[in-house]
Amino acid sequence: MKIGLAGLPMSGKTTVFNMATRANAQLRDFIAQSEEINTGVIKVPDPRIDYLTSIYKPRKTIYGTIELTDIPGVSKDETGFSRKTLGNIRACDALILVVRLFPDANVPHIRNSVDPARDLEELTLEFILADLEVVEKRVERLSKEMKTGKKPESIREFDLMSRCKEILEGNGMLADVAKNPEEMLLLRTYRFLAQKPIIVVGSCSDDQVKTPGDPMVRKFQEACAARRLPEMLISAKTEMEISSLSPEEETAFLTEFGIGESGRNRLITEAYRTLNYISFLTVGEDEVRAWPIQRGINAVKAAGTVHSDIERGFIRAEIVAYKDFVEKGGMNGAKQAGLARLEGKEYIVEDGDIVHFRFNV
Ligand SMILES: Nc1nc2c(ncn2[C@@H]2O[C@H](COP(=O)(O)OP(=O)(O)OP(=O)(O)O)[C@@H](O)[C@H]2O)c(=O)[nH]1
Ligand SMILES: [Mg+2]
Repeated sequence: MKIGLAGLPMSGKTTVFNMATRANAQLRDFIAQSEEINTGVIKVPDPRIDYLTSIYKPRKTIYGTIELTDIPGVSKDETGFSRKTLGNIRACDALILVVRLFPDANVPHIRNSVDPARDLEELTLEFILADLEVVEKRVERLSKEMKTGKKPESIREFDLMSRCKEILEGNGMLADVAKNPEEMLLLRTYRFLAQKPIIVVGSCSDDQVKTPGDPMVRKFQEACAARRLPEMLISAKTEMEISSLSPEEETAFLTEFGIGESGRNRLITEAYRTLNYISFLTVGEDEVRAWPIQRGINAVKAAGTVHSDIERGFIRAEIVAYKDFVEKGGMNGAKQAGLARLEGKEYIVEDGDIVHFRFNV
């Protein structure tokens, strides 16, 4: 899954990026015109993988990963993202919008004051306007096509695009516009910005994170709620500074700061929830591995994420739930208790399924 960090210039995106990927990308001291993007990978911590590794002692252990792209908030004329930036945002499966809450006289704000509600609205309106441009062209094109002969696909698409147009014209987002899986598939081909799963990160000072009812925090949370967007507060600068420590030291610092769970872990959990992701697991002496997939994917498609040959030659999936593996003391115990199942192509894979694919090529 590819997640993009987007937001106004100097909102703290690269700070969040460094915190999440433990990287050391260049922060900014002034509003720049550079469109250079940073990419990195977040390893998804998974205690199930830790445990299975301790049992199998494999040569390799591979955790799930999230690919993170840090898209600079450069704007050509100080109003609006450049085409290139919009293109980079469009290419992501989901977005983390970074909105500034932290006060700091040394960090300039492109709108000259800190106002998370205004900034969030500016970002969402930009997405809406960019999509509206696409939708209007498409509606025009389809209505011409329909004059020359009404093909059922054009009618369906015209209907969907007209609904999108109406919602966007009313400044709405497109998260719920698709009425059925076919419309969902059709919509996906457009890569609309207003339809992407979004998490809003409020980039806060240490005090703001710790002060319930802080006015700036309240303003931010109300703005997110009004747009029905999931939000979280992260003291990104502090967390970035301690992300270069060892995991144990990092945990100790987080406790000392009264932060609790790291922003990185909270982002991962929220990303899985927003994108509706789960992980199935594979085990062996060679490799213990987590495979992130979208919830609702069947066994043969899941096989395809491992290898296209396994998808093509799929026979059956042998499945033991992780919980049963632990309760019965391992694979043999689970099998003896009759808890290993043979499932066919259409079986919907569940979170924590330990899967062995049987296939021939
Ligand atoms: N005080 C304070 N400063 C922060 C915080 N987060 C980021 N900054 C500062 O804000 C400035 C911009 O941060 P960046 O992370 O580079 O912002 P950006 O959104 O990546 O900026 P662009 O890439 O230009 O769009 C830097 O000087 C950071 O040190 C924070 O939580 N508190
Ligand atoms: Mg940056």
